[in-house]
Amino acid sequence: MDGRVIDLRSDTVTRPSLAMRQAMAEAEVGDDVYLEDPTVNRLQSRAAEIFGREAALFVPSGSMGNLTCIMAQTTRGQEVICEAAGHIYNYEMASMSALGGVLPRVVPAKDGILTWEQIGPAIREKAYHKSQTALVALENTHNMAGGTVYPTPLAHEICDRAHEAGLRVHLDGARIFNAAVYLGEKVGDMTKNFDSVQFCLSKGLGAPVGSMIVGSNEFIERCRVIRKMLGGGMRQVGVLAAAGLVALEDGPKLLPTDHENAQNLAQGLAKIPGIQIDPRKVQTNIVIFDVSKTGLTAPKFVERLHKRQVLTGAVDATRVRVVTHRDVNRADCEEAVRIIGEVVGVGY
Ligand code: TLP
Repeated sequence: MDGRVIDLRSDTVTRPSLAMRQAMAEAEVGDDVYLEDPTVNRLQSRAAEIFGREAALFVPSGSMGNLTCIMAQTTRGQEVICEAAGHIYNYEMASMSALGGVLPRVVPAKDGILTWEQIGPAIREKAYHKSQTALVALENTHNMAGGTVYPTPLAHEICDRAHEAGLRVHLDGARIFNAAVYLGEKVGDMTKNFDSVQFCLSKGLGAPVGSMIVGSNEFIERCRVIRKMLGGGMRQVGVLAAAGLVALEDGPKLLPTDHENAQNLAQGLAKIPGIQIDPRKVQTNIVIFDVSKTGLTAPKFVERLHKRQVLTGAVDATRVRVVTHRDVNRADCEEAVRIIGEVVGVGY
């Protein structure tokens, strides 16, 4: 491919901004396995402060962050309740089972948003021949449900009820700042009752690499050991933390634009015959639409768009995902809709 590519595959594809590159070049560094990288330490303190927690830990990826939190809160042979279309169950290489020795117990939920009424019955009764439920894991925003957001009172209720039942609750908050923008709330208030939170610097916030775990001092110390065991102890990683700090401070301010662009894309797509999408359901920066009535399978649709320099992703045989981010603007989104219209043959 040559010429301008409109990359809507994910918000993971952003390139570091000039401010990030400058911060990376100038970063003060040290060996983080000795806790001596001042930039990592600053990033961790700042993340803890923003989330109102005692401590935070920089990890290489969201997947490692989730796995670390799961392993820190379970023992082998236990179960983790999670949503059926959730990331930890579908896109993390079965790591909780392969490496953590725990079993996911999946519960399907409308729009990916679990309620206590759905979670409660999935808890194992206390019987010596049954695996025991240890953890509930929620995802906010929910990626494969199209960036849907948990109402905060619901998240609080799930945490409270789970705690009453003796369970812990983890939040895969890869895109929690998108949820915060949608709700007009603060991430600290939204997540305060979770035992562990993982959020990504490298999604909508635009950093090239990295995620954070936040929690209590004691929890983060356990996570530090597990991170090392997983091979995630890093050395002069302040060069990456420096970009992460810029992402944490500046990234959230850019998210409202991503959400407006996603809404614009959804409305444009809804006008194309054969494409099924309800723009009213698009809350954040992820748009998932059905192409079955265009006569194309989702992989074929994606392939045709690829030839026209528009990159999208097939979710399954009939659904396609597009994600807005800092490196696509309104004109790119409008151009993408125009090209999609042509590709499905309506001469848009
Ligand atoms: N999601 C990626 C793909 O893996 C699907 C994407 O392009 O959206 N939790 C959630 C909710 C995520 O969406 C992702 C990445 C992760 C965790 C994992 O983060 P990384 O890729 O840093 O391991």
